[in-house]
Amino acid sequence: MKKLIVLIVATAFVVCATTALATVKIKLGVVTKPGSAQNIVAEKFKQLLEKRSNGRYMVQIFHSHSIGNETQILQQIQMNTVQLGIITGGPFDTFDPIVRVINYPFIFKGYQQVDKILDGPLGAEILKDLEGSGFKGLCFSENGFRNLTNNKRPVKTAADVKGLKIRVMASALHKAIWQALGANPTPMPWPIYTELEQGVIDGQENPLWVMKVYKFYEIQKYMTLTRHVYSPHIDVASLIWWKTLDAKDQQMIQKAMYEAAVYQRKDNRDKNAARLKFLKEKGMQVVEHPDIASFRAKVAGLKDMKLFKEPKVHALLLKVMAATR
Ligand code: EAX
Repeated sequence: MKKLIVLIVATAFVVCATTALATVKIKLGVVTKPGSAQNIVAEKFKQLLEKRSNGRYMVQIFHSHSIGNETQILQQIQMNTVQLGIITGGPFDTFDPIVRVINYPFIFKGYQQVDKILDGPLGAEILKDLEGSGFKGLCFSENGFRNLTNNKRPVKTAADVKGLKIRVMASALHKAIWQALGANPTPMPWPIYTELEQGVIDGQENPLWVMKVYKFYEIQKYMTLTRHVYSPHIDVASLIWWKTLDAKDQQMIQKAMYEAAVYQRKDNRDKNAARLKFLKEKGMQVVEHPDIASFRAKVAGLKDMKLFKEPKVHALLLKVMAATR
């Protein structure tokens, strides 16, 4: 009997110890706050992975720039001090110029094209290329189509943009776009409420959810549905960390992230009509049908700029342009 008890206690101890040892904490970084597009992906991923791994993985979400801006989160992912990130396409620009291809203005006509390209072989080429910068590209979720807001005047045509001081992401492409449009673009990391409120900048551009979640209707009078850039998130893991995982876990993580991304894209798209209504009710003056041709004309030369000179970047740009024509 005594032996049996000893055995039971010993077994219980071993089981507990193994369970405790096996709990792997992983850090996931997003720059934005709960309720944001990035957080919706992160929370869904956490829920799926923790459930499917029977609690073996524990996902800690660091949000609201608690571990830095998007560039800084990416640097931590490169070093594996953070394992995962849901990061806006823009700031990847300086790490790997190939990402510019999918941030190219007016390249996607709608969601169907977006999903076809990003979930298909061309999207896979971009994800693969990120390995050269220390990222394991898992999939794409979305910020959405970006729209202009400002505090100076209604923008109906590209000519109205002239001289506006517009905050842009840390992206050479985004800066070039607004330069081509005649604005005075100012790169600045997220968040930017104070800068808008104090008039350091006249305007900014982001998808509709941002204007609602970050209450930009309080401090920005005019909005124009320019939809000039489709802004994906790239959902990435640290390549250093990824290589330590066995194939089964890699697959489980990859699948959970993709499902979270698909869930979030739909959620984001479903909510846009209500967001627009909400923003108008809050008093924003919205130009719903600007002269898009005038915007397109001003950015037409971007593809021939140095930004797209690198052969692999240029080749992919032409492929995506052909596929979205
Ligand atoms: O979602 O910095 C930006 O403008 C990004 O869109 C940010 O992630 C907000």
